Amino acid sequence: MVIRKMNLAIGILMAAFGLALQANAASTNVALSSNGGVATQSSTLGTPGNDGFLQVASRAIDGDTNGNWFTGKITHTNNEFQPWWQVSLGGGISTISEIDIWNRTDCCTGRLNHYDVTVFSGGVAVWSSLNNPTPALQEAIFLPTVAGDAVKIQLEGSDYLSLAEVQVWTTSAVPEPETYAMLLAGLGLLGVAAGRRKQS
Ligand SMILES: [Ca+2]
Repeated sequence: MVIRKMNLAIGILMAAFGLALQANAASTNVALSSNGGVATQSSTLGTPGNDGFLQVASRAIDGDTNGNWFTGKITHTNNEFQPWWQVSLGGGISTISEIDIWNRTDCCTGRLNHYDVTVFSGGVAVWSSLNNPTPALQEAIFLPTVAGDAVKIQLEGSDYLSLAEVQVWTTSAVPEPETYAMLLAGLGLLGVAAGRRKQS
């Protein structure tokens, strides 16, 4: 009886753990430069040729979320009407589940305000989150199942646009083999426990 209860408990735990793993299976930041992402922006503040000052678009996909301007890890456009930043995702069309936007932190956080986030597929806008508020540090935007190959962030008004980092997370629809194994083993133990209960 004690063994049956243990089997049942372990089965439930393993099945639940398997499902939890499946929900997070193979999440990849496809915006990341090292994963093939390529960033552009409407303009770049700084002096060309002086990389220490030139605040290029690729700084938002360099893998560093530090928002301090002095670390040289954030982007910066000129002060202009509806400045934008965009990334073409590595690997082409991806199923996007979450976009994380990291703001500048040493000053001027309010510049990132009233901004639109748009997902494109083949140059056509397929999903948007409009007029977002200022993130204190990071804003996590969760999407329904959206297939796209580019993400654009644009202010609705006039200002500088600075971004510390933009992460575009995709979740594979195919669970990893070990996730399946955990789920099946858990369900198997549940079956054994149920069978024994019927016999007794
Ligand atoms: Ca960065």
